Amino acid sequence: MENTNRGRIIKGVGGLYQVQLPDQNPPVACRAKGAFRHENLTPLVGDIVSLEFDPTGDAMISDIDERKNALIRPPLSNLDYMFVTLAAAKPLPVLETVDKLICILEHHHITPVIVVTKYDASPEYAEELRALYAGAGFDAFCTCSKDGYGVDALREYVKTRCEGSISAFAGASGVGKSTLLNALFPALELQTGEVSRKIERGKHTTRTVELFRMPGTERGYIADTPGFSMLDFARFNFFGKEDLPLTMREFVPHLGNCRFTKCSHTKEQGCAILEAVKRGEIAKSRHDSFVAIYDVLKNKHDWD
Ligand SMILES: Nc1nc2c(ncn2[C@@H]2O[C@H](COP(=O)(O)OP(=O)(O)OP(=O)(O)O)[C@@H](O)[C@H]2O)c(=O)[nH]1
Ligand SMILES: [Mg+2]
Ligand SMILES: [Zn+2]
Repeated sequence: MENTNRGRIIKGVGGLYQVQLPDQNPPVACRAKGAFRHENLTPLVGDIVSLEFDPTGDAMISDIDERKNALIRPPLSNLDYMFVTLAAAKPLPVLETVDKLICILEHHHITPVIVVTKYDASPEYAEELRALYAGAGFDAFCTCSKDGYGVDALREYVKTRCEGSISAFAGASGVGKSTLLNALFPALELQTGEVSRKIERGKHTTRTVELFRMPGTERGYIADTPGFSMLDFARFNFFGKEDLPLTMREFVPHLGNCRFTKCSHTKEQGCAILEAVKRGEIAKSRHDSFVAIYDVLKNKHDWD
């Protein structure tokens, strides 16, 4: 396979993909070989693929490289960092959804970074949320895309940490992901929308996942993604309930210290996690999310 025919899918809409080959602008528009459907394989944005050109010059995706990881929502593969975006106001965060996304990311070895937007609307609550996640062991930022608060610090972080990697912003619709990406990298010129109009029409402004070359860096991509609602997580990338504690990073140092070896860390006597919650070392909201997610996983069957 000649290397020149290998590139990365940066966009995919309705079975039509845009593949960025190295040293070649613009991306190549192509479809995927029908054979993938038989293998139940759908090309994802983020995939490294091989292209076959027919004599007329039309390209077709003929092969997909093995993925480092893949998410159902947002549909992305080979991710390194996910900026988990929540707003300090309108729409107020549902922490269980935020934590669910974080657990999925940890399970797939994608580094979550927490971003609390709309600092201007509620500085105290924004700081409280940032401290909650910083305390749990995450890199966490507050930003305001209106007056630029925290934007330079986040841009510096993205440029230094995420250089050469694939990063994406994810979070509920209307938290301001696209607005923040525009503030970070004005060249992106992403479309943004009013929260009130979104709620009225149940409409999301960003409709597709697209990877953009990280402006000002040699390598690396950054993605905007469509906002999700609670419902979208009814079907998420499942893993077993026994793996769940490992996806709550501040639980990990306490694991193995419970009275019962088979402790579920939800209500048992002598549970080291519950004791850490009582001592204030683990945030109650994080444990509440753990219990809620545990219940979902417990009631799921392997064949689901
Ligand atoms: N007060 C305030 N409003 C903001 C801020 N950032 C974004 N907004 C507003 O929030 C609304 C939604 O912004 P978007 O960037 O479209 O939100 P999104 O997360 O991309 O939404 P989807 O694409 O639907 O997922 C817009 O009206 C923005 O002006 C902020 O820092 N402060
Ligand atoms: Mg958007
Ligand atoms: Zn326990």
